[in-house]
Amino acid sequence: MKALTPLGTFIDVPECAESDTSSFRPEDLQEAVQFYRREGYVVIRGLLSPELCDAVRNGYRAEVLPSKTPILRQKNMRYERNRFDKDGFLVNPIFNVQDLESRRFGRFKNATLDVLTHPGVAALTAAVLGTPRTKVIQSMFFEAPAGTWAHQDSYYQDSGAGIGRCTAGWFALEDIDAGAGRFYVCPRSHKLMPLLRNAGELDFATGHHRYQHAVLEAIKRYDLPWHAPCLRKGDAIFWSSLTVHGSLGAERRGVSRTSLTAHYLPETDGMLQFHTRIRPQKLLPHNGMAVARLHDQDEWRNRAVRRVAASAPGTYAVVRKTAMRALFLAGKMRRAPAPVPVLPPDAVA
Ligand SMILES: O=C(O)CCC(=O)C(=O)O
Ligand SMILES: [Fe+2]
Repeated sequence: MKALTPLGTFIDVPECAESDTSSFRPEDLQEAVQFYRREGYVVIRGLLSPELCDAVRNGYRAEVLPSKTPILRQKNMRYERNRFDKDGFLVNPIFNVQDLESRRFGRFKNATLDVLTHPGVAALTAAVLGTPRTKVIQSMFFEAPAGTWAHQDSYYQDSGAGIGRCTAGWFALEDIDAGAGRFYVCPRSHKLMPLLRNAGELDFATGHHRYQHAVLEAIKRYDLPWHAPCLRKGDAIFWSSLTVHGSLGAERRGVSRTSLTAHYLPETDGMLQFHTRIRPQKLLPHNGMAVARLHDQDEWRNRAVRRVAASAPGTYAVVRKTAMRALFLAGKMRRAPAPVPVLPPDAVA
């Protein structure tokens, strides 16, 4: 089908896997890595079993769907209750599933962690980053189409040991309809365009809208291609923190895009946030892989923050914004801060 891009142009979105050729099986690791380094992304078919995908969805239905507990959300970093569209799909994606309170959301969280730390995922993320072991630094759960703006993940988070030493995965938990707001990448954008830095005019605190515009301008200027691959239940796509990507808007009613995404670093690298600071992260293992917990709701202190944030969302938003501005201001005032180098894509290994 044809789908509208954020530039107002139309692209072909393949309906089914058969019409989409460049994908790999989990056992074709070396070929997959070569493709990833060249194209900035790779699609892996049949990475997760249908049972594992169902375990996440069943956990969601049993624990999250009926819950009134405020949960941290990806779009605005606020603690909010669930919101649903006319079709009953969750419209406020969950941020950092690993931080959910085990007592309330244990099944959903465990199944999600089983996906994010799956041995096939561990092998693929380690291979593309050229490192023995990786860790999860962030995750999200989506159901309704999100229409996420085009971006490079590096702007939000990357590795403190070198920009580009970060990879991400999008895991399809159902067959994703061509009209359900497909995830897209701009192939080879990790090489075709420069990194847009989270600084100056484009900084997150005061220039996020300018950044969103600047990415679209770069897509036009460098004439970047678009690719919104078909992903069936259990398939995954991985991409570099330098690869431009986002998701399309809904083109059909009544279809969802139930999925998880996660971001990975080499296990020993620090997380670089907003190209500005190394953010210390508490790590807890799952299936032998380290998983960062930034707002762990199993800790009473973080539950207290959640209660305050959810009861006074306006005040919380102002405090967050002020803290963010102070962070960037402090960065500007520091004398000659040494920027983390951008690694050429082939030097990531
Ligand atoms: O699927 C989406 O809408 C966006 C996901 C994304 O950008 C990410 O996980 O980095
Ligand atoms: Fe992203």
